Formats: sequence, C-alpha cells, structure tokens
Amino acid sequence: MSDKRPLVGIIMGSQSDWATMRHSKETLDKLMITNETLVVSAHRTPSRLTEYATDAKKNGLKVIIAGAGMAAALPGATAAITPIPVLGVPMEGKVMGGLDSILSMVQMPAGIPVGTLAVGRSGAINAAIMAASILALSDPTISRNLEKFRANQTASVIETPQNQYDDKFGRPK
Ligand code: RP5
Repeated sequence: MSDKRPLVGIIMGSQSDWATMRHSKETLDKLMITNETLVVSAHRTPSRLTEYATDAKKNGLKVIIAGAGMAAALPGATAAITPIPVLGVPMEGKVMGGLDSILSMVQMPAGIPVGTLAVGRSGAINAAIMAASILALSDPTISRNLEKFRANQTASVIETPQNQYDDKFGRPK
C-alpha cells in the first residue's frame, strides 16, 4: 500500500449492499490502494453520515465511493457535506433492477456533483478504477499500479471464445 491511512472510503447504505460493494474493495486492494469500509445510511443513520462526511477530508480521504439502492440518497447526501469527490454505485434492486437507484443517484441538482457509475458489480469495480485514476494524477505509485492493472486486463482477454464449464465433471453452464 502506498500510504497507511485510507485514501478511499467505501460506504454503503446497508449490509445488504456489501455483496456488490465488496467488488470496490477487492479492486482497490488489487491496485494496492488503502481503503476503509462502513455501513452508513442517509435515512437510517443520518448522524453517522454527517460525522463521517464532515471528517472525511481531515481524516485524509481523497475519494468516497458510496453504494446505495432504492431512494439511493447516500452519495448525494455525502457530496452535500464533503468537497472531496463522491462516486456513486446504484444497487441492483429487487423492484426495478436498479433503474430506480441509478435515476435517483444521477439526478443531482447543479452544484453538488456525484459521479454515478453503472448499476451493480460493474459500477462497483469501475468506481474503484476511477478512484485510482483520480489518485494517480498525484501519486506515481498508484499511476504505475493502475497502468499495470489495465495492461494485465487487456492481456487476459482471449481472442477465441472457449466453452465455459461449471464444474470438474465438465457440465456446461
Ligand atoms: C438502501 O436501501 C440501501 O442502500 C439498500 O440498497 C436498500 C435496502 O436496504 P435493506 O432494507 O436491505 O437494509 O438504503
């Protein structure tokens, strides 16, 4: 890790968001970017959110990734308090497949931006990569790690499609 203090805060509105938001953490870990995780809800724990967002800059955070579903207010409410960049990840909800969350999250009023990513796992991974891109502007180690990560990703894309098998018995998916 390039620094001991967390550079990225990964917050989510509920424990139920962790199955998606763990992809942000796993991606940041691969990029060797220090991070911390917290369940904090704009609606259920507003005081926890106020404290976290108020202290975020002072605590050394450079980017916050906020995952939320349904009304999905967490990224916007966080961005309303802190000046550091907030990246929003809409959850794939049970009711509208995440359409509700992404529309709510993306529709920020002028003056309080949230960088909203794709719904679900892709958004969680891309939020981490985008956080890395932001940090890479001023951190040569992260810049090198990010370049390596992207080169490895490119190299891992095969040209000829292969059959995918579920298990050791070769049963197809
Ligand atoms: C949002 O409500 C959370 O971000 C979560 O995606 C959604 C549902 O929360 P739970 O009822 O599963 O705790 O605030």
